Amino acid sequence: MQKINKLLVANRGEISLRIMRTAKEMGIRTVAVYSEADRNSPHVKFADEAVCLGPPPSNQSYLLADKIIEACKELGVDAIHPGYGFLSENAGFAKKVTDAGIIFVGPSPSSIEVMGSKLAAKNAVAKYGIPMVPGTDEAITDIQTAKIKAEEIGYPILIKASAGGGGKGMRIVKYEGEFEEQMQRAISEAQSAFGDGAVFIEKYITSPRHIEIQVLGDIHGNIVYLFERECSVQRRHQKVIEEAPSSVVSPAMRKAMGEAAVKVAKACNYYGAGTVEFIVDEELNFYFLEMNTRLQVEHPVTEMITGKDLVKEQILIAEGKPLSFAQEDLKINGHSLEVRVYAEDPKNNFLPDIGKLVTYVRPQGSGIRVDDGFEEGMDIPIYYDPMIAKLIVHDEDRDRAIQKMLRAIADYQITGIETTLTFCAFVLGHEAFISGDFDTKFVEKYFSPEKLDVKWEESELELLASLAVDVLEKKKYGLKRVSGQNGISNPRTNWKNRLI
Ligand code: MV4
Repeated sequence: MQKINKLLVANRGEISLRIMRTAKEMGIRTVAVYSEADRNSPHVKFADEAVCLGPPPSNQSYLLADKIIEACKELGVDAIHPGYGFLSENAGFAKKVTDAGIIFVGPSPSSIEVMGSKLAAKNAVAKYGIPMVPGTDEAITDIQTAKIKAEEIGYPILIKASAGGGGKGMRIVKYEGEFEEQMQRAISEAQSAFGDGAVFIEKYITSPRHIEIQVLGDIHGNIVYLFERECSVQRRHQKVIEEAPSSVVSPAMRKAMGEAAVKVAKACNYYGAGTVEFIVDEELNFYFLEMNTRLQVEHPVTEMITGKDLVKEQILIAEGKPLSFAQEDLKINGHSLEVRVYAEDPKNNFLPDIGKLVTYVRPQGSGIRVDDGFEEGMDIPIYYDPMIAKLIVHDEDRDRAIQKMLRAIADYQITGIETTLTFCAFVLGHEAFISGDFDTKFVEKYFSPEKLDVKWEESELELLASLAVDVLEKKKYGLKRVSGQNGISNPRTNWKNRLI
């Protein structure tokens, strides 16, 4: 048990701020790190102290493990929170931090290491009876043996890199004829991306939903689940919208997935906050894929429905305290949605659109949370992830949360750069999203840049928000919802419809 008095956040932007806010509430002093590109960032101003790590590229700044640890020693820091990305899932970093006598706010180096390898993770959980996609449990070394296995599993199959993440090194094989070629590609992609060419095969689930379970574990062996997040709406493995709870998960399924997630965490003696990722097929069978050993970008939706501050829990766990609540104490309250606001142009193939935030006015009101790391007048640096903000809403139920999100998007004023807000409004207004009948192919199936050709002037966004009311009413009265030919409900037509 060791009280944390001073915390260094080894990150930048919105997540650095978000972590420091909680630290401040807990009476913990904060230290920010920054690169030369982030000198004037809000996270630097917010912190009690700040340390410049070096030039903008992350390998000369935010990834400098030794320099960060040195800064901790100089400033008398007791603990490091790594945030997400950068050094957050680097077992070597976690070990160095601990070896230097500094608390790492996160799981043990060995948990990070096991879960960093998909094959090691599968083997670790094998004896716990966790549902897994049929496939091989070790790296493929011989093409002939692999082909026999693929025949047993049945095509289509998916080749995955053991060290992979975010879809890198994944290859679909539709029939035996293309097995060898795809295998060679996957191996060389994995080798160059991760320095590890180990690949394995799985049955390919064609249009899965992506549902993940938040877990928290303490160092005394208590582990609880904080329900699911639905993250199926994604574009090229980049999540677009996340929500909690998922509209397809029943109480029984939630319990089964939650208990499976706890077993996964137990299998690697997990402590801290973690996320167990599942894919769910059309029959609602769920399969364990991997575990993320960090605080995730989309953690706020879980906070909104559970009332728990996940960063506060991470810090208490890191101090050695036992969890202050049990599974039975956790309840789902209402519904939460998050949209990620990227500085990308959805009309131009989502090309990063960096520049100056000429106007930047956040939406406000009850049940609205904006986690961001920029202010009006600032330049968005080109060196890092183009996510500029997360817009999170909470309301009584899903329909109301959608309405609230559309209103919040309409009230969000950003000029100077293109953002993905219009794209998010397109998704939220789409009947497949509203009905809950969607999977990871949503964007592929329904989106093309022309769909944004309706003019997203302010007035129309307001109408779009009122359209959500429309959606509610039509559901209630069993009327069929009318959409424009482009899939976005045309605010004007719908407005008329509403009057009929
Ligand atoms: C799969 C799959 C279908 N079948 N595994 C993509 C990233 C990695 N975390 C796992 N991924 C997938 N694994 C089998 N056996 C489909 C995906 C997948 C996916 C998963 C979650 C969220 C979005 C996705 C988008 C495309 C593919």
